[in-house]
Amino acid sequence: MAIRDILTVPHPLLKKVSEPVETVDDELRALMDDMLETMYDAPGIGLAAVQIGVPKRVIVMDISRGEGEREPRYFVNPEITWASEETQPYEEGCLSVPDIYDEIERPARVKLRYLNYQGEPVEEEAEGIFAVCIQHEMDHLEGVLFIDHLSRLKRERAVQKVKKATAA
Ligand code: K1U
Ligand code: ZN
Repeated sequence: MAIRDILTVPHPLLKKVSEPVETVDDELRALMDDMLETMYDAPGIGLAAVQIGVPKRVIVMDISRGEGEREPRYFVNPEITWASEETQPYEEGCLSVPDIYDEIERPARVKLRYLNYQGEPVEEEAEGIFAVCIQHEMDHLEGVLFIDHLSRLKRERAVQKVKKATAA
């Protein structure tokens, strides 16, 4: 397992639509292991493969937030099959937009299907922080960042702030 570098805005790969995975094999599991280690190291509660420069439709997550046992989760080729009319606001952050936080309104509950770490199909419903995080990560697979849900002024200010902070 290895900790990989996390891309930050305005890296062009973060705007790319990620490609579906053909097969869940040992090579993909090694990628997911690296993603999880990178996410725990950051630290974060979710990570999309494109954030470490691999534009594949893969997400890892652990929303237990250090409380007790780790609960890693893996989502390959995830799809949202239903979203509630009801929405909920949440103060989001993003490892690719470090130190920027803002309130984003998203559907409160979603149903999703995906392949797990073993490549088995799973269908489940998400609510609370799970619903927030899976929608945030699935936006990454479409080349969308949480700041893209904000006004142009707020987005441009956020990108400038990250550029300044990450300049060598
Ligand atoms: O960049 C990412 O996609 C990860 C991001 C996920 C996320 C956070 C909040 C709302 C929606 C999606 C993060 O993990 S940012 C860091 C963070 O939220 C956190 C870090 C340590 C402990 C608790 C939370
Ligand atoms: Zn993010």
